[in-house]
Amino acid sequence: MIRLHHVPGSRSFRILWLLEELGLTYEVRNWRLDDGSTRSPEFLAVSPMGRVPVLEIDGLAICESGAILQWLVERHPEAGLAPPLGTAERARFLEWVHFAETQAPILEQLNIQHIFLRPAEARSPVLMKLLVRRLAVTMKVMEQALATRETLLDSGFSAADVMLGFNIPAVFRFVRAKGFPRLAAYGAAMAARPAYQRALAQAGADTLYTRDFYEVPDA
Ligand SMILES: N[C@@H](CCC(=O)N[C@@H](CS)C(=O)NCC(=O)O)C(=O)O
Repeated sequence: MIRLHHVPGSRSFRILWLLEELGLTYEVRNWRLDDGSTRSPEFLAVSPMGRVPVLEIDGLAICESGAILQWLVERHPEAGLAPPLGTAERARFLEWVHFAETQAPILEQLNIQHIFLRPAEARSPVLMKLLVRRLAVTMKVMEQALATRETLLDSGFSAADVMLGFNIPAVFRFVRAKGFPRLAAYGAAMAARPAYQRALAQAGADTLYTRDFYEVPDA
């Protein structure tokens, strides 16, 4: 039995997408972040931090999208979604997997600033500008990496692309695509993958973003 605890539009999409890439059978338990249910004893029993994703598998409950992803690809080496252990390419793979969680918290902070913080006066345009600059740095690193290839690794599509491919639509909500043509093309190519599309079809609508682009307001 594999059960994914999922919130539409959240990092748990990475795992939904990966499960589809791996062709595994699973069930999805949907949660919401705005109704207090992820603070319920039932949810905290599988996710002590109250966060998604959580994957229940073979009597285990695993948290942290990167850890779940690494665990799944190690369990399914036949899928070829990660380079062999101990190789230089494996080091690059691990770098990208963890880099995704350098980039995602910047997006999270921007979401808080632009969408969640109330009243509006609590928002800080200075902090927003700093976060946009830090996000752009992470995007530049990816743009450079994609200069000579279409995936993050020389060896082709891997689960690292799942970690970061999830982030890409959101980065362009805060940083204009101009200047990042390869990253934009990469995001589109990842979203066009059949497994991504299958995951999207059952993920539930992402209701977080109501604008295409979030401009930093004047101070
Ligand atoms: N590093 C964790 C972050 C998990 C995380 O923060 N998930 C968000 C959704 S994208 C969440 O559950 N937030 C709920 C909360 O902060 O209460 C991962 O990659 O799984």
